[in-house]
Amino acid sequence: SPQVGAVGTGASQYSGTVNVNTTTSSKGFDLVDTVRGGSSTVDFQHRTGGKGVLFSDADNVWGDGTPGNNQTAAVDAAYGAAKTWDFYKDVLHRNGIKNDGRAPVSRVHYGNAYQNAFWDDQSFTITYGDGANNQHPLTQLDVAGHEFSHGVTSATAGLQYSGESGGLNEATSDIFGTAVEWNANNAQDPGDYLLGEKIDIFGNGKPLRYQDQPSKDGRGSADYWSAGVGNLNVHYSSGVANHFFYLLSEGSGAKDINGVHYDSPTVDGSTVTGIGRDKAVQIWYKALTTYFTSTTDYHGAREGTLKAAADLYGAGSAEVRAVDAAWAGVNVKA
Ligand code: ASN
Ligand code: ZN
Repeated sequence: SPQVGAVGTGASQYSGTVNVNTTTSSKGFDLVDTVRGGSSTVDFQHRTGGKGVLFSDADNVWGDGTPGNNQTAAVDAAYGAAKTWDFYKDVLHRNGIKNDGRAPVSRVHYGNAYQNAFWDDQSFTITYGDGANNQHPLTQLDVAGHEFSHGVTSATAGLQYSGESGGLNEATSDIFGTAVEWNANNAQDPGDYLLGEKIDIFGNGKPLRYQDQPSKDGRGSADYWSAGVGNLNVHYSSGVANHFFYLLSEGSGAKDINGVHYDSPTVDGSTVTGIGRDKAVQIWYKALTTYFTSTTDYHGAREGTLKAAADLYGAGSAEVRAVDAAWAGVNVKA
């Protein structure tokens, strides 16, 4: 019989009960989303090589919301791929990673207690470990958006993954990961300026990263640009651009949003007035896809985002002035 699209229901670990698009098969249903480029989700069965096994299910009811059920991580990953696809299509008018309609494969249960997730250009895949004790899979929505966005950066600016361009590459993934979470508007995983806050990856309740004041991670993320910031690990030099993005969206100073407290002091005590995350996202995307190159550094990112803001909102607009003020707030100046 012909394979046709169906809609299953899944109990995720981080996003509550969600719909998952599936395709009928000899086994009942396969976890393949024909509406979004054939996006599929495979079980890596705790291996670190091979291609994995496509998830299938007899009744189209998936997972139970706990990591003890093998399908639960697949539900989160499939939901993350779908919501990220929709964000790029609806908000940024981009048809997949390469803007060609092709979807990546999501791979879950990679390795044993593997505490990371990653994008791979060659195989066009997003891969998720199960975290400590195989209980904290890295499949939260913002992490899905982060990894997918590495593919987008690779297909556009191609920011080199070292030095300041590496920090910009990492921040781009955090910025769009956060934007995916806001755009999904899921009551169980409301929008915030934290990355991976529901995973408890370190076992101390802290998120992976904070955009309002990156140094809150206590791991060495930079809040402000300084000479030598490019010598940091790219996940820490990203702090400068993450902080820029928060300042541009929300402005400087303390503020509570959806019950989360944010700080965000500027380097010199200056005040930044935010322009809202929707405009900040559009400016970053326009800069990434129009002005950033493989070697763009923080100085170049300032210039690229100023041009992008002028293109979108006009030379001398309030948005252009906010971009300038937000970069000054993180010590990136003309
Ligand atoms: N989870 C990490 C990231 O996407 C993996 C890495 O270090 N490349 O940045
Ligand atoms: Zn990354």
